[in-house]
Amino acid sequence: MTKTDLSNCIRFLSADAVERANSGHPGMPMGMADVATILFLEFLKFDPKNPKWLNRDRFVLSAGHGSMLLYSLLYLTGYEDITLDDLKNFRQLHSKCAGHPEFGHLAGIETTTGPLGQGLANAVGMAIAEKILAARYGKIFDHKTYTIVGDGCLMEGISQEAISLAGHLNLNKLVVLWDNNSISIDGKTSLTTSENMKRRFEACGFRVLQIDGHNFDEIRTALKKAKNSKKPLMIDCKTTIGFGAPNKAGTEKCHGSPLGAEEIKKTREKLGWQYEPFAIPDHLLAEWRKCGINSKNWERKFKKSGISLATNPLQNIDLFRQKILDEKQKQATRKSSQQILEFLTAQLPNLIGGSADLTESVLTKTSHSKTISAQDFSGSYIHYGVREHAMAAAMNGIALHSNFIPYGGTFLVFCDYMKPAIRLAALMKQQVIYIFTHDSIGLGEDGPTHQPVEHLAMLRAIPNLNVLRPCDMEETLACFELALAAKKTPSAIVLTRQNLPFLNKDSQNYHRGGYVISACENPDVVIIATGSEVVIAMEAQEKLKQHQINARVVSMPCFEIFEQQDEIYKHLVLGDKNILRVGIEAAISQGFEKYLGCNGIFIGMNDFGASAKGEDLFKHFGITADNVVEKVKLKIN
Ligand SMILES: Cc1ncc(C[n+]2csc(CCOP(=O)(O)OP(=O)(O)O)c2C)c(N)n1
Ligand SMILES: [Mg+2]
Repeated sequence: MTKTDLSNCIRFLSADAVERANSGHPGMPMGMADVATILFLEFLKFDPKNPKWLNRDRFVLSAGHGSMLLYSLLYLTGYEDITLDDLKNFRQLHSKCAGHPEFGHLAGIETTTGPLGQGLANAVGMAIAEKILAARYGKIFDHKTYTIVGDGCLMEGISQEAISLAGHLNLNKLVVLWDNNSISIDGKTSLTTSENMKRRFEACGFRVLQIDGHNFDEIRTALKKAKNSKKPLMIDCKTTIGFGAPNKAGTEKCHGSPLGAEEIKKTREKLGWQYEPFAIPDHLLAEWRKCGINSKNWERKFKKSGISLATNPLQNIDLFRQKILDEKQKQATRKSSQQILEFLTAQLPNLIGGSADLTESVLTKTSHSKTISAQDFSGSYIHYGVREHAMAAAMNGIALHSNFIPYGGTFLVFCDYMKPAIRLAALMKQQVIYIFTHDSIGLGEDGPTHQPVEHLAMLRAIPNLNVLRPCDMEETLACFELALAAKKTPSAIVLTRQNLPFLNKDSQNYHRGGYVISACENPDVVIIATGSEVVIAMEAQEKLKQHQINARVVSMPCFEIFEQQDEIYKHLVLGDKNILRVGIEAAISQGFEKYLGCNGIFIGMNDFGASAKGEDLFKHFGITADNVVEKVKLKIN
């Protein structure tokens, strides 16, 4: 038995599963099979019997289209929740072996990958999390994070943000394995890129080794060097895509479609593989099943150490709320958020904060959150730099790693730069908290480049993301409580730059996502608003009274949570359908219309903002109580 026999197990499971599904990507698993075999058999620290072992090495397949590589490995190494039948059902409805690896489908899938480059940045987050645990609790936490990236991952912009951050933080336990096959979908990578990858990684602070990805000795020697590496390591593995396929290897033809019966037959001949599809001979399976290590010793040691990552419930939150109610502060909700974070970070060491170079504007740092640096990971605050996309993806990695809850801030308008990673947080059901300040034209003079208009709609369109937009400090606290309670849902907390008054409330049902903030018997109009526009709704209510029009005001800090309420409650809040409804939000109407019906009125934005004082802009765009009154009068009279 040779090492090639073992790596051929991966090659044929992958090629045959793609063939059977008549869809998928055989080339990448066939090309990286040799590297993966040495990594899993000789280096990766994992225990298939205890897949959630905290101190396991993390393995992230950033080139997620090569999913069959991962599924083959999980089966071969003996993870209990994957069977041959699962491999046979690759890409079928309800299969654990989805087209791309999906977190939660199988133990051993550390993160959902497929959108290229994300996995690499997730791995950076995991490596950061490992460093933080080691700094807090000592050597009991000591593991590596390996990630396989393709040419595509390294072309994506996020990869530059990620490796730059990894180098800066000197994540020396991160090992990036580059599947350097010089092929992507359109053909040879010489069509599209000419960069010197070695120098690129070195410039970011990596050590780079260059090997033949089909030479077992070279693979082994390189992985050994990772052991005590003082820098993050990139291993440039020169490989042949579709290795073994006589006509298609080395070409884009085997990237993303089945090899075909004829070519598979010839590949069997060429590699001397005489076994039927999905038949792994006992002696090879037995060798594979030897790999991994028993985690029991570590678990025993961990238990004895008395270390617990669990956090205590928040203390004194009611006192804190009472203080807010007593003080009735007029202030920007970003400022309220800062005070709340000050309160929370004092008690919750698992909160890992950060910002993409806007700390002083988004107010995410507190007196309890010490900055993390390459020299010192004992803190809990990451200056991510101007790298929003890698920030969001690294936050996913931090959340996936153990029990950390990452929160990170930037201006709402720049959530565009984070969206692919936000989407994956939602898809993976991760508890990640985004602090998005400067949430409307209210931010003023920075102008339309900085004024979000369509962003609330974009975020609300993402399934399983809670978008929370509080109207004052009391609601801001409620939004944080909701975010902390949402264990399987990321939360975007959307906050103002400008001051907002404290509002007296007729009910305190903000935890239900929407509630009657200012009641009225038999309303003629129900005005629904969020965030900074709730006060405008209240002013309009007063003014309408002078015209004998009764208005109820609903504050709707979170559509998604309101939607989860029962019909009776929703009806109590929104009233009968035939009552005129008015929506006020300094953003486009998309998504808001569902509360307004065909006949409703929307007061908001339908174009980009402008550079001027915030108050002037609200007047200019007609987001005022007077405009509400005028529009309502036109409808009602
Ligand atoms: C962000 C993103 N853009 C595009 C794709 C579609 N896509 C999947 S694989 C791939 C080519 C990747 O090339 P490489 O990483 O070299 O993979 P290989 O062909 O070597 O397997 C592309 C464009 C994707 N999955 N993610
Ligand atoms: Mg490639």
